[in-house]
Amino acid sequence: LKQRGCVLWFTGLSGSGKTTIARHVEQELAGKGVLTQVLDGDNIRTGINNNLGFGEEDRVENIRRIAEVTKLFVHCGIVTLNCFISPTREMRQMAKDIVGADDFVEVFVDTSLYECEARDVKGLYKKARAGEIPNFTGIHEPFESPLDPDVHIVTEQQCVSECVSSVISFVIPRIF
Ligand code: GGZ
Ligand code: DAT
Repeated sequence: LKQRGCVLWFTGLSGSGKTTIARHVEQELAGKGVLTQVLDGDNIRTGINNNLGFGEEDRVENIRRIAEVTKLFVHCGIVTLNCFISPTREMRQMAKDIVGADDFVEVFVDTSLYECEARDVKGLYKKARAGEIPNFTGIHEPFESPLDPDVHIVTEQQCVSECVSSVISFVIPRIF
């Protein structure tokens, strides 16, 4: 492998655009011959973390295990794209400490609650408002915006391809 591994850690509300952007970034990297792995709820919360819920303690444990797994991928030289709300600064700092600051790229997918709720991609905000989902981030639980992210994406002002380009131009010099 000629590339160096790292993690692109996408943080933002449900429906902010983490998965959409990460999948496009992955396609671009794959086109340059870069080995990648996307980690998200679909392959983590159904498997290794299938005993965890959405209370504060379980979210911390979710992020801790994800960061440990990420470290293994990164040390193999793989560019790992992580799509998790990771709602608090403390959780993201823990992840950065576990992976190692040099290999950790924080990508803030900045989309207002108002916009995420209007998109309501999976109908979860509606359910949360109706009281059918407890502890929902943005409704009952806080999301703390990163203070100094490596990449700051404002999806209400930039189209998907612009968002993808800003991640790509940050990461390319770091991996080759
Ligand atoms: C937030 C929830 C909840 C609650 C289920 N709060 O749009 P999604 O579906 O795919 O993204 C959300 C995902 C969040 O899981 P994470 O592992 O990223 O969260 S954290 O980093 O905070 O541990 C949503 C779904 O799971 N979901 N219940 N109560 N999101
Ligand atoms: P998340 O993975 O953060 O839960 P998602 O990627 O599943 O979010 O959903 C984001 C939705 O927002 C999806 O329907 C595409 C739309 N969208 C609109 N503009 C966007 C942009 N600039 N970047 C990413 N997604 C955008």
